[in-house]
Amino acid sequence: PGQAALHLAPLTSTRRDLTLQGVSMDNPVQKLSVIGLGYIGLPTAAIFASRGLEVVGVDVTQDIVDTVNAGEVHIVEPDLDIVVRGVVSTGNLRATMQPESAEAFIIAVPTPFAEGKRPDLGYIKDAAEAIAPVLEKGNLVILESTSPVGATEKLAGWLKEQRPDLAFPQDGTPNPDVNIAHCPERVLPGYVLHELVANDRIVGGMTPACAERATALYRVFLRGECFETDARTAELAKLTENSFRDVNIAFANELSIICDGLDIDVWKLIRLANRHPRVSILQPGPGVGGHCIAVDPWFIVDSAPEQARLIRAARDINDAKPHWVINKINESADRFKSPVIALFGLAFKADIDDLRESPALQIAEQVVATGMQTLIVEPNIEELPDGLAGEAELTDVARCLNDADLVVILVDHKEFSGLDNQRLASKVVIDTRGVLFRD
Ligand code: SAJ
Repeated sequence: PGQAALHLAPLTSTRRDLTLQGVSMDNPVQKLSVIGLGYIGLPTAAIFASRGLEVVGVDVTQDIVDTVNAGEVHIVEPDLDIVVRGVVSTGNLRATMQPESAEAFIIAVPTPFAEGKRPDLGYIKDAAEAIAPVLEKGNLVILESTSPVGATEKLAGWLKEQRPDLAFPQDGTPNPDVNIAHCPERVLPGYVLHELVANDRIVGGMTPACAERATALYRVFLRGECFETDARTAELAKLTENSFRDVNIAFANELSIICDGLDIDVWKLIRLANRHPRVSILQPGPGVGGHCIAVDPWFIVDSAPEQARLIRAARDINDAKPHWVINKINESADRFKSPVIALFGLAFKADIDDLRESPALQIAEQVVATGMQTLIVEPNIEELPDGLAGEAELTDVARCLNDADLVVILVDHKEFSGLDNQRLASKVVIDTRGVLFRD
């Protein structure tokens, strides 16, 4: 049964109705469950729901479940609130803490690292144990979480432990009861709804049939192409993409430190070098933040500690950059008796409100620890986070241009373009993002 039965099932009137909205014969899934309603799970659930599927979102946090069921969102992502409100009001999306049966499951839970930068698959295991009791013959299970090589096989093993009555792909039977695939998400925070639909997808099946079924499901909303492969290659592909970016940012960060010592403007240098047709250097910054690029390369290092030398070095270079910036700040502050320092930006990158794993936040915490009077401009937040609240003042650009001796630009938020150069001329300025150069 399983896949074949689903493909051969006659069109019911409901199915025909749904076909008009995006559920086609190729994708017989009408009811989908998304496990984990975070930065990836919620937008994914909402997009599927907007194409006419019945989507049940499952989360372990009651607040998140309540927020979604009220048609609201708990994360900041452009337009997500509008889509969620729409699909909750039509009944296509609802949230619950209790997994229930569905035809397909998408797992989108965090995969952080634990002690020693080793991948922590605890959330995937929890998700497997949560859905195992409701799994049925013919189900498709997709792991979207960024995962170390072998995680999809581990997921399959955990499901099998809980449901020895079902045949899984690793059992080697020609038509397993449950199909399993890894389809890593690749969307950029801030552009999630656009990239979810437009980006190509890598679909790694535990068997070719598993990949085919997953592709058929994503086709419901995808404008990009699907490229089918095996699960392990898909796992490493996602890690490779983020490591590639990390290595390239490390190159830019290393250049910035070399240039500082040689008294050369790194932004000018990079712009000139990038005029070569085969050179495309990224931008230096105060370090690499977020929960992806600063984490995922360690999964490769963990799998191949002896071989992943460049990948590890890039991580070390990027992790060291905030400390280099802090030293620069301290050296500059020494010139003043009681300096007033202004920090521009706290988020981990431009034009978002996300402070998690932010090098700018790390630098701000070190600055306030020195006891210097600290002004902070972060247009995307209403109040300072714990650790800074009470220690620094959240204010605006004008106040800083009036009162600060030392200005440190940590994030290239759009609000910081066109800063008044004349007002800055009397101050010591450390521009970690090249904002002034761009202007
Ligand atoms: N950064 C620089 N210089 C640059 C580019 C970025 O210092 O030239 C810094 C940013 O300021 C930030 C960090 O790197 O602190 C990461 O930002 P990002 O925009 O490079 O990436 P993320 O973490 O927001 O999203 C990445 C994306 N991966 C790639 O571009 C290869 C996204 O497509 C992934 O889906 C996401 O990781 C993820 O979820 O894995």
